[in-house]
Amino acid sequence: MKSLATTRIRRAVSAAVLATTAGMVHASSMPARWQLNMGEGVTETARNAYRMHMIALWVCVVIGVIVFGAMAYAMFKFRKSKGAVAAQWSHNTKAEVIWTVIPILILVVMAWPATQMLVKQADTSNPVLTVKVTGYQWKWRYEYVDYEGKPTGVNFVSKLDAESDKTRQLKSGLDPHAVKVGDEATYLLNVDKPLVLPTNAKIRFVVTADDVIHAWWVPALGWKTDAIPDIINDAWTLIEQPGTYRGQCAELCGQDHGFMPIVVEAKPKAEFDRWLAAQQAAATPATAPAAPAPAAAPQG
Ligand SMILES: [Cu+2]
Repeated sequence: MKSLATTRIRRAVSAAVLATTAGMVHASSMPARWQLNMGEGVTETARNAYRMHMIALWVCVVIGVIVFGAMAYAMFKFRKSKGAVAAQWSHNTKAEVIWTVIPILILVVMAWPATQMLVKQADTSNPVLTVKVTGYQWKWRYEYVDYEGKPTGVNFVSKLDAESDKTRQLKSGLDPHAVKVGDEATYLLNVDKPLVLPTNAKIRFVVTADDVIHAWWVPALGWKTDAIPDIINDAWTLIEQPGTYRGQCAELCGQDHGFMPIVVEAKPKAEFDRWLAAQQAAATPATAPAAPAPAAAPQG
């Protein structure tokens, strides 16, 4: 009987562990329902941000426990009903030095690794691929400026997918609840043409906008960059795992701000190379027939 109970407990524990790890994997790329913490992401930058966030969180927890614990203890132990009498002094240099120096030390200890990570994050040198991202009301343009040192000529606009767009237009009608959403999981999150990127390659982004300020944000990559007209911001990423990573415009940019999602599809290098070649092949026939035009010489 005892062994049966043990087996049951063991099963329950392993099920719980499985559920948690599955949740963690899921949380790294897509937010889960009731997810409270930020995701760990799929890049070193994202993991660094996550680590710093956790360090700061635990420092806050320890400070919170000490400060509120001391307050609660003092309030309970030295209460008026027990005959406690307040001390009358108003300054204590030693106490003031201590409560100034300790926070400074904590801040320096936290700032040191954070600064190192920020410096790393700002280094956009030597990319394999450069992508120019331009925000418009309410879509994104992606230009594959150069790949492995060569210009690619690939350039397209990515906007909300037709199905989501149609559903949301219907929903803006008289009875929004009567309109059925096709796929709940991707409603308003899919785009017509995703940004396809290679994994395990340093990718530099140059981000700008053509009308108002937008912000390009894919949480799994670990950063968010403003897209500002007349200004170029740059950022970089190195995606470690193939997959689909979703994001949004993160700057209130007008009435359809909520309808300009981002979809990144990360593929292994060979697959990305094939995709890029196909895009280039699709783009060239349009320019080829234009070549013979100058043959028609002007007739005098
Ligand atoms: Cu926007």
